[in-house]
Amino acid sequence: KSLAIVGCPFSGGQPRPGVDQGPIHLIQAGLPSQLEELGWKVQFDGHHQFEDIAKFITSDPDIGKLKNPRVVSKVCEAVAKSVGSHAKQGVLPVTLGGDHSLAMGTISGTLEQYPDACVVWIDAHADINTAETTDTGNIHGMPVSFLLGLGQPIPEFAWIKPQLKPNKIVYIGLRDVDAGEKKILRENGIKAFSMHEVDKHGIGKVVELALDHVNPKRDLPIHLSFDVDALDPTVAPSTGTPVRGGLTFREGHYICEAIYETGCLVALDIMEVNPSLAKEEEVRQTVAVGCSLARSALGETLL
Ligand code: DIR
Ligand code: MN
Ligand code: MN
Ligand code: MN
Repeated sequence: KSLAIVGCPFSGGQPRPGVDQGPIHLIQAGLPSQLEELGWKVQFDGHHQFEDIAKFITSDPDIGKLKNPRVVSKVCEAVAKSVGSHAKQGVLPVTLGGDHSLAMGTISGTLEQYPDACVVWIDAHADINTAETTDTGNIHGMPVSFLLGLGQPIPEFAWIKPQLKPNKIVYIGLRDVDAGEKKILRENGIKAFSMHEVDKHGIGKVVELALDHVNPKRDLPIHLSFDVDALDPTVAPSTGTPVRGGLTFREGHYICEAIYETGCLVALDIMEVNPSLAKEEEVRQTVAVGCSLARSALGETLL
């Protein structure tokens, strides 16, 4: 079994500097050797050099409300190629963000190789605003809508094939969803387990119900996209948009362990670790939890 770490030092999908340093910290914390210890052959050939892309885009004015649209689009297109080519070679891509706009790239790459894949999206946010509904214009709040092909088409993002179907994505951990996003979720019948459902049923049941929805026979490839802000800010404090009332340490890891146990995982994203937003010890804690989520999703067990 072989995996490739796709380091994505990118912050253009949101305004807070520092999230581009997330992947560097995760690597420096020893993630590659930790995954090797789990029995994986680990490829890591350095972080992506997105500066080369940004250099060619000398000016990137807003498109409607969207901020940095051309840079975000080009970076995600490059990530899609990288993830897609690893997947094609039977190597499991582990993408380290960077902000969550990158998931336009990672999931596009996964679907290129596995058209029947389902997506499990762990987040405090639904990241499903369209160019019409977004309040902030931050594209990290929008990747799911691009993947689904919602909203008015934007020529700069035309490379994205809207191949994801609304019944192929499920959310866990939501608690900060914009009014326009709630409407989109409802109108498209998209299944979401908010923190309310986690409280009500417990995480074991929620993961089972979530997988029953997107992967009833547990035979489809799974792309797990994990935004660390799904975790409670006491667990992952150093992230751009923390929201109280989140997943506990164990709930977050349980999700990863349960998905590993299906044997269906084909791609993993660890997103939104921002090492510049908290005190040293909280940064260390957040980076460590990013590493341990990845280990749990890739086979680490407690016994
Ligand atoms: C908000 C926040 N819904 C937005 N989204 C965040 O900007 O669209 N996503 N923080 O991760
Ligand atoms: Mn590579
Ligand atoms: Mn997110
Ligand atoms: Mn989030």
